Amino acid sequence: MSRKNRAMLVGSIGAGKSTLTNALLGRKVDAVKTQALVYRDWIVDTPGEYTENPFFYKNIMATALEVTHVLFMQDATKRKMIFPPGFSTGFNKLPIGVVTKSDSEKADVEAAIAQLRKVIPNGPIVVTSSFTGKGLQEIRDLVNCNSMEEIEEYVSAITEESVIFI
Ligand SMILES: Nc1nc2c(ncn2[C@@H]2O[C@H](COP(=O)(O)OP(=O)(O)O)[C@@H](O)[C@H]2O)c(=O)[nH]1
Ligand SMILES: [Mg+2]
Repeated sequence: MSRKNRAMLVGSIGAGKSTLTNALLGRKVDAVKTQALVYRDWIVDTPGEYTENPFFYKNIMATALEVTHVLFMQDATKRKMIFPPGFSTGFNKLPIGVVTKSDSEKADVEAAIAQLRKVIPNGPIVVTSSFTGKGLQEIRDLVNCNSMEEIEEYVSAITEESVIFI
C-alpha cells in the first residue's frame, strides 16, 4: 500500500508505539533509523523519551514537519498523564488520540479517553489493542483522511464504537 499521508507516533516509554507500528503494518517492513527515529513505510515511530522529557519537544516538532498526522498514544493501563494540556494544538497537523492496551485486565479505557481529551480538545480518539486488532483499521482509515472535516465525516459514518469524536 502506498500512501501520501504519514503518521508520527508519540507517547510514553512502553505505551505500545512499536507494537502498534508492527500491528498496523501487519508485515515485516524494513526500518530506516535516523538517530532515535524509526521510519517504517507510512509510520514514524519516536522514542518515548521524546514525549517524557520536554527537552526533546523540539525534536518532536521538527519531525512533525515530515508528517500529515500525529498520533497521541495513552496507555490504558497507566494512570500517568505525560502530555502537557493542549499538546496537540501546538502542531499544525491532524491529531488522532489513541488509547492502547484496551484488552488488558488493568485497562481503564474511560480514564485514558479523559486524559486524551485534555491533549486533543477537538479530534478523533480510537480505542485500540495491538493484540486483538481492535481499532487498527480505523487508524489506517483516519490517516487516509486529509482534513478534520473528512475525519469528522468518517467518524459519524461508521458504527464502530472504538472511535469517538470530541
Ligand atoms: N496487553 C497489551 N499489551 C501491549 C499492547 N501493545 C503493547 N503492549 C505491551 O507493552 C509493552 C511496551 O510495548 P512497546 O511497543 O515496546 O512500547 P513503546 O515503548 O511505546 O514502543 C510490551 O511489553 C508490549 O507487549 C496491547 O495492545 N495490549
Ligand atoms: Mg518503542
